[in-house]
Amino acid sequence: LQWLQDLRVALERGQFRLVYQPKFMSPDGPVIGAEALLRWQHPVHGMVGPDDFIALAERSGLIIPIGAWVLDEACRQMREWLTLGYQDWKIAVNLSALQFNDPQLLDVVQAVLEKHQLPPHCLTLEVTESTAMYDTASSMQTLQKIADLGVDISIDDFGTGYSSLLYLKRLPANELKIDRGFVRDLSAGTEDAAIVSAIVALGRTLNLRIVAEGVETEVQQAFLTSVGCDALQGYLMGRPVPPEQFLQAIQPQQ
Ligand code: G
Ligand code: G
Ligand code: MN
Ligand code: NA
Repeated sequence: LQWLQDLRVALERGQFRLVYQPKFMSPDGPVIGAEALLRWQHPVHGMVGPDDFIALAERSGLIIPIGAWVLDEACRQMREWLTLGYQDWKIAVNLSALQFNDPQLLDVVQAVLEKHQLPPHCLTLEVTESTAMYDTASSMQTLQKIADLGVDISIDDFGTGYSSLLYLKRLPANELKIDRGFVRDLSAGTEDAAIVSAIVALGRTLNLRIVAEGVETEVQQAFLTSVGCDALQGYLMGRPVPPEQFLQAIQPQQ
């Protein structure tokens, strides 16, 4: 209960932060953007990760205003990078199921793009497979309208949900992120290798950009590149960092 109380004041007191993890075009390619990841600078418990409070934020409905803050802050940061000349980057924001089912989401997205004068193609919304498959006609329509604006839709944690392929086909998605559970023990000849290859082939057929997440080793990187992943994200290439460290962190190591 204390946590819920704390969560309520966290927004007013400005205790949320975003860290940014780069996505790279593979192999060794340029940065194509970043994923914004939420952190809570708790006055007593220090830095708290989303796994420890997103569920509570969802149950209490606080994820709606928190999610709106995340969108606003991520777009503000993207505007800054755009002004510095990073025209081709996209900023990716994670969306929770509750936000996805919020009829206001379209307005919120439109307003934030306008506020920061951000071209829609600079924003990617990541929805998990289970979130995206949670079918209500209206949330599907909302997603379609957001996609029609020119905002990218990414299917996060792909392979962990229970999606029907028919449903996947109908989703207005541009990107598919292979869940890091398939990447963790990845090397040629393994069961995970077969699964990853199949996901890449599926993504190709559906015209989706394919991103692998959780890339931690050169072996994983080499395999993912060899089967044709379009982009890579993971500790090997870049950890999530605060915005003031981001441009420095993506410099190639000498
Ligand atoms: O950031 P971390 O590295 O710990 O993320 C843990 C989980 O929290 C991931 O599943 C990620 O998608 C989710 N997450 C991170 N930031 C946000 C956010 O701003 N909103 C929502 N809904 N989920 C987030
Ligand atoms: O579910 P989502 O993809 O949004 O989750 C992103 C989460 O993955 C964040 O918690 C982020 O910190 C974490 N992450 C990013 N790169 C790596 C990695 O290379 N290895 C591991 N184990 N986690 C990672
Ligand atoms: Mn994500
Ligand atoms: Na993921």
